[in-house]
This record gives sequence, structure tokens and C-alpha cells, in this order.
Amino acid sequence: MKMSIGRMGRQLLGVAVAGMAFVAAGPASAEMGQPAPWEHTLQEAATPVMENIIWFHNFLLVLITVITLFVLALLVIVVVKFNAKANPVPSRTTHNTLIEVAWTLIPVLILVGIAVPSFRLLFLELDVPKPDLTVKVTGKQWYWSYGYPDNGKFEFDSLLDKDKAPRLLGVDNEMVVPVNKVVRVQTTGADVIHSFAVPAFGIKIDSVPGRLNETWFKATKTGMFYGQCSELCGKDHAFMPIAVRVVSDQEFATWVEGAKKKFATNPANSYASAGQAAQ
Ligand SMILES: [Cu+2]
Repeated sequence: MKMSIGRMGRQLLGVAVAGMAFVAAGPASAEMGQPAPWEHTLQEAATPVMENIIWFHNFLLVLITVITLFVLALLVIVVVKFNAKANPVPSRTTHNTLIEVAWTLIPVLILVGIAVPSFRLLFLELDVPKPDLTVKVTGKQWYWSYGYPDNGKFEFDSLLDKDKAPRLLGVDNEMVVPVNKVVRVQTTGADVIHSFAVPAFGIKIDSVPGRLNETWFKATKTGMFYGQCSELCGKDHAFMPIAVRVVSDQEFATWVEGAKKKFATNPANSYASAGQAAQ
């Protein structure tokens, strides 16, 4: 099979153009809160924290690009202008006070410029605002359990549903939270270390046995948001997705009422019903 260079070039160009069109269309056609084909950016933000993470990411990307291009330009100048052929008699200069002060001070200023927004973001992530509700998330081999201590103390398990879309992300019982409310997530591990992560919310926190870790999110958009266990926890680590459904206040109240009844027979809830009976 012989192919002329010109024809092969045209075909390659066609493939490249089609590929680029696909990349451009990918994220636009993708649903929020889940990965998309050909995705090359971060998932669209659904919380103020994630908006800040995306801003910081883009800020650093511009900064390192400019620095890398600057260093590359210096290298090219040195290679072209000062090689033995172009510059047979080298200069004997060893010190230049101005340039030495500059190459010390400018990097310091750049680092301070990175540190300020970096620490601001860290405080935003780690300083939990006054929560509207708490969800206790327990990582287990290999599924998640969600408890609602503020809304009737029920708890339920959330397992992968193989027949549910999106593939390997759909679950039988989703975690449900109200929109525009500060949700405090308290997480622990029942057996080994797991990690609770939802990219669109900008959260990822280890679920460690014998320890209660805390994070928070305030989802500003309704819909389904997916994440995965992000700490290698055993053979089914890849099959314990996190599915969060963000709904209106009213829908949340309705769901709580239904969930209290639906999960009443869950053995994990015996402590809650015992507590209620005593009251
Ligand atoms: Cu896990």
C-alpha cells in the first residue's frame, strides 16, 4: 500500500482538525459534575472553593509559562550568540551587582505573589464556616455510608450500580444535600484509609480509621456531582463512586422524610431509633 506524502499529509491534517473540533466540543457538550471525553481542563466549578482553585490553577499556569519562555529565550541567546564559533574571544566578566540583585529579588517577589493567593485559598478550604447541616461520610471496603445527624440521624449505604449511568459512577443511594447551604462533611474510615473526593466541589479529604476529618462545601448549582474514592484501599477501590445530588430546600425536606422511612430498617440506624424511642 503506497501513499503519496501529500495525500498522507492531507489525511493527517484532516484527523488533527477533526480531533481539535472534538476537543472544543467535548467540554461544552459534557454534563456538569462528571468527567467528559477529551477533557483537558478541570471540571466546571460548583462551589466557591472550586472557583478559587480554578483561578489559582490558571494564574500559576500563566506564571510558569512566562517564566519557562523567558528561561528558554535566555538559553537560545546564549547558545546562538556565545558559542565558540560566534564568539571566539570570551568576556572575562565575573560580577555584575545590578543583575545579581535583580535575579535574587525578582524570584522572591514572584514567590510572595504566589504565597498570598495560595494561603488565602488554604484558609478558605480549611476554615469551615458555620454549617447548615452535617453529613457523616464513612468509607468502607468498598462502598460509602452517609449519615445525617442533624436531619433525623438516619444512615444508609451507597453502592455502585453497574447498570446506572454514568458508567462506574452511578450508585443505588445518592448523598443528597440542599443547594446554597454550607454542608460540613465529617469523614472516617471503617476499615482502611479511603478518601472522599468530589472534583466539582474542590474537596478531597482522607477517611482514616479512628479519626474524624472535616471539610466543607457550599454547592451553588443543583444537579448530580460525582467523585471517586481517592486513596488506594483494596481490590474494589475503583468501584466505590461518590454521587451527590444537589437539590432545592423543599426537595431536600421531602427527601429527608422519605429517607427516614426508607432506611429505618438499616441496622446502622438502630442507635437512632433507640434514641428516639427514649425521648
Ligand atoms: Cu476506598
